[in-house]
Amino acid sequence: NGKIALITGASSGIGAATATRLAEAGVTVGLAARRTDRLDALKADIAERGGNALAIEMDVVDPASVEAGVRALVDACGSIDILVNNAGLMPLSDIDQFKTDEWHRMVDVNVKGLLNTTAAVLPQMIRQHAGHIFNTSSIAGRKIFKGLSVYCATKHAVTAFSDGLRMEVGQKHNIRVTCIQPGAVATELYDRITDPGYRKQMDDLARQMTFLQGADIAATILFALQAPGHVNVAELFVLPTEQGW
Ligand code: NJP
Repeated sequence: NGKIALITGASSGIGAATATRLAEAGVTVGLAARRTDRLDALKADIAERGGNALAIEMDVVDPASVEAGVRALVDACGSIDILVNNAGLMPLSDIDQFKTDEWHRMVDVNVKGLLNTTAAVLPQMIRQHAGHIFNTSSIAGRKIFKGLSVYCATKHAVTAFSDGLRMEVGQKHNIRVTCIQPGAVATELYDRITDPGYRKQMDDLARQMTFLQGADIAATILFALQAPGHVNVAELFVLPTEQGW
């Protein structure tokens, strides 16, 4: 459809699946993450299926890296119509373990990273008087889970910011904002849990129920994207059938 998207966290999981799905729908996808080997492989895979992709090395925590990546995409393609703010991490631990490095890392990537990319892309969308921003929050952006307190705090921040963003840029600048709130999705997110107890708990959960796949979330993103321009699918709350909530 000739649109241009920037997708953060495109090197795995939900981001990679979304890139593949959007490219199939004719969107040129800017693949942003730190692991460029993964991005190059995905770019080649998309090209093989007849799609267009660019690999963009980007650390969302570093504003200079984000600005350079956004500039590279605009220089190459002329616009950015879609921003998928998807990069994130979820190391689990109890608060009294004081894994403060992991707390800070979650705040840096899940919250500040999302603000960095939004600040870098929004002026372009405002100039275009059009755009669609997807922010990946979580079921943890609606309720609190034990062991996920800091993660929940970051995702509540994403949900809150998405509501504010929609209020401030929706009508004034013709920009749609969709907040994505997935339940359990089978991705590498769980591989980075360092606490053995929570790691086991998550492995047990994966045995008890069928998790969503990244492609399931990608399909709902495409649904919101393809809605007529006057329709803003404000939230995508998507759970495994067996998860309830
Ligand atoms: O996880 P994973 P998901 N700068 O680990 C990137 C949310 N979510 O797909 O830089 C730039 O496969 C990293 O890239 P790299 C979750 O909170 C998930 O599940 O190369 N990118 C990788 O591509 C997150 O917001 C579930 O290491 C950075 C990506 O982030 C989103 O879904 C449930 C980065 C992570 O991919 C995607 O996560 C839910 C940085 N500094 C919400 N740091 C679920 N899976 O169950 C990391 O409710 N990345």
